[in-house]
Amino acid sequence: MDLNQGQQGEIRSNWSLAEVRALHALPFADLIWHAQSIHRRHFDPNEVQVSTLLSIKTGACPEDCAYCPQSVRYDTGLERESLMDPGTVIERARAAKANGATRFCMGAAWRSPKDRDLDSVAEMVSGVRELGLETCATLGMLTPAQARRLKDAGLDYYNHNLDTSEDFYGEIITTRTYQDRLDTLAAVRDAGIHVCCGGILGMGEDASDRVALLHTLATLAPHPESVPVNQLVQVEGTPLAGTAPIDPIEFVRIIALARILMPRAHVRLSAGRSSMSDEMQALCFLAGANSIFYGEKLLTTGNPDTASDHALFGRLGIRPEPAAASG
Ligand code: SAM
Ligand code: DTB
Ligand code: SF4
Repeated sequence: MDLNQGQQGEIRSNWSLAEVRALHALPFADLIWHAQSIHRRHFDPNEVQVSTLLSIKTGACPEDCAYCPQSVRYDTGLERESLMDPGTVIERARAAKANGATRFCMGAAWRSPKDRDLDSVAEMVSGVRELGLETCATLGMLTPAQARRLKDAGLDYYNHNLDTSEDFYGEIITTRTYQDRLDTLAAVRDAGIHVCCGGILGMGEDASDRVALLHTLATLAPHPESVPVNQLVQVEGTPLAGTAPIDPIEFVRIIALARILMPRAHVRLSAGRSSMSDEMQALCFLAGANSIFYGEKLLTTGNPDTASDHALFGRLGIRPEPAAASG
């Protein structure tokens, strides 16, 4: 493979599966060098975007996603909570901003929101935006009209993951299709909201599934603005508890692949950081990850505490990315 190809800064959505496979198979040093050179063309390599998550409606979800502690079908001991009141959410966003977050992501355990729920979510979105934070939501499937409504309320990003390859998908979720997910992504894109879309590694998929997921993401035109790469957080009671963990070097390879294929996207080192060493996270940043979830909780599971993230940033000389430049 000619590593100088694609070094001209061009953004492509016509990647072939064979090209993605060949990149994935590169010797590790070549892959990281390639990813790091592309990263430096588009981003300050010492800046990382910082988002904070809040679960605004927790548990009792009708879907059967095999990884998820919030599905009503699995007994994970999670306490369900109804939709939070907008004032409380806005206060939590204010605290996240004071702690240094520039984006606030509100997640709800829904298959899709009811129109009446969107009244409250719209109030949250506009209130959070007034604080000067970027807004993100992940609420399940959306119709085009719901997406437009969220855009009008001031929503900057919508997170909706493909999770895995189309082939492996049926092993993980049966209550909605891959095409349903692509349709929601199209509705979000058409409404003019930035797309945040990625997946989960370590669910028992094989390398060809990971390559296929990256190929699907990188052939979306335009690419998602944010690409979260989650490592499965294994939760007792979910069908995926006890799955063999992914090889950390393979995880870093997928981060590098995301960076090379989607040069302008923010690649987020998402769930799973609590079980990663500082050295592993440093490798991910070197491979082109430039966003994290920051704050002691993801949605329902733990995340590194803010003091250890400050220490990590300090050790690596990383600065949080200012809000205006985020994408
Ligand atoms: N219910 C909505 C949906 O699924 O579209 C939004 C919230 S859902 C929790 C958001 C994403 O979190 C999922 O698509 C999945 O990628 C990720 N996620 C959920 N549980 C996870 C786990 N145990 N480990 C890693 N990622 C997880
Ligand atoms: C994403 O890709 N990862 C975040 C966010 N989008 C919503 C969620 C991770 C959830 C991990 C399990 C939990 O805390 O419930
Ligand atoms: Fe529900 Fe979302 Fe969890 Fe799936 S990932 S069970 S849709 S909360």
